[in-house]
Amino acid sequence: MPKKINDNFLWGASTSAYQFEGGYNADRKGLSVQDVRNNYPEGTTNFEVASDHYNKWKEDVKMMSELGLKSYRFSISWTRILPNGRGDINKKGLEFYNNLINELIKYNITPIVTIYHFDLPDKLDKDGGWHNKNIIEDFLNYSKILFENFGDRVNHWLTINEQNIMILFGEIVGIKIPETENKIKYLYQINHNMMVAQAKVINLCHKTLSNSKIGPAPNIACVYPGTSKPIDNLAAFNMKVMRNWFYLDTCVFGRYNKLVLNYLRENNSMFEYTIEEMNEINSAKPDFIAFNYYTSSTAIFPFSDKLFDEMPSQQKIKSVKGMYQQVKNDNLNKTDFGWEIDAIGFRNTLRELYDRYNLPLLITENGIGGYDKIDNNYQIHDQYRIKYYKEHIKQMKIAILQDNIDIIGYNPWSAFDLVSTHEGVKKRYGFIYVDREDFDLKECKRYKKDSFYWYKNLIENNANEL
Ligand code: BGP
Repeated sequence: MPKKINDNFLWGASTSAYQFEGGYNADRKGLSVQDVRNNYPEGTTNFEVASDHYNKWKEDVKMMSELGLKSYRFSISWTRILPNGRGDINKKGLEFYNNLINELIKYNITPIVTIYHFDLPDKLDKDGGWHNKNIIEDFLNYSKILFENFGDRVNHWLTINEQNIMILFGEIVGIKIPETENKIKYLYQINHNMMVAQAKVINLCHKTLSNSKIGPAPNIACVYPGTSKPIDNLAAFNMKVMRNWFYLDTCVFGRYNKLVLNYLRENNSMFEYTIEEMNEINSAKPDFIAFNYYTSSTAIFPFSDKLFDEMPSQQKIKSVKGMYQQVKNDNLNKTDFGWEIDAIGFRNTLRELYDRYNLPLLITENGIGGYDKIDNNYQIHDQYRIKYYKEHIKQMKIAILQDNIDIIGYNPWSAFDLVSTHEGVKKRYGFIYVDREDFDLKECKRYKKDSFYWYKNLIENNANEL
């Protein structure tokens, strides 16, 4: 049993390209589905400038090193590398990420690279997006370019960020479904195509990069039954499978979970697949499971849509007719944006994941979005964020030291303030404040929050004081 957290533990932080970089059309970058989106909730900005990291990357890496980060998890923008999604490679795009990776390595910060984080090239989207099987080869080619250009320095790769959220709650992250289509079948076809694409990329990584490790990065959360009624326990189980295990069983065990296949068949929504594709899925084995955790879920057997309608935005992972309905958990406090806070749920999730898959775990997101205010002395007192991290890291530490779970690293969301998927800049997550508002860009200057100093200290003493 370990007595302390391993010295190689990757204490890090996370961002994603479209939410952080800006420069949405700089140096020949092509447009992604996030750049052409026009359905921003009122009062919320777009992603054109974001946190201006495209221009400030050097000072940003310096600040990361001041924070003491051992790792930095970021995504690569597909259209910065391939403006049309396929074909012509943009040298400037390669240069940007080469510079960023070199700078990280200069400061001994391990790069953890997400290949795809919600920003599909618009050109490919217009061609059917993830629903069109051609995208499997496009994703493979794009990944090949990343492996060839960065694989000598990047040893940690993540395939697709939150594939399950794209299937379960895709509208807010850019998934569009034509009205004429059978919605369930359409979404599960997208899922299958992503699974095949992911398998090919995992296999390519193992074949071409001997020092690299690669894994998926879904959003995973434990699910409680809303009451002790047996039928609600059944609903919680349904949700667990549909939300979590369906995605990871396919990736780790190489087969689709039967409960979901039954559900699809009963609803005349089975997706199209071939034996070759299933063999490909079966042959690809991830080295670790990366996952994002913000909050747990609670489910009851469905009886009305009313409760579902009352849920706050992203917690509203759709209730599924005949399977489960998500409800509020009155035992938990909520963030300013209505997300339930559940640190023990984090440990529960780690235990369930490790028990089921027996693979090393890498936390790629965890954090709290809130309204931060900068005072006249340029200070930001985000004590609520420190409290959130303290509670969650404490539970992770128990999971490592007591439950003996193999965890490689912890990369909270986010290193810097950035643009939320659908709630703008006002919903801040960073250790570092970015001075801009939704509709006033100012100069995007960076300021260290109280949580910055707290996290720095925690990294320095390897969480010994918690
Ligand atoms: C995850 C995404 C991130 C991030 C985070 C916070 O789902 O991977 O991109 O944004 O959640 O969510 P939000 O921005 O909606 O508050």
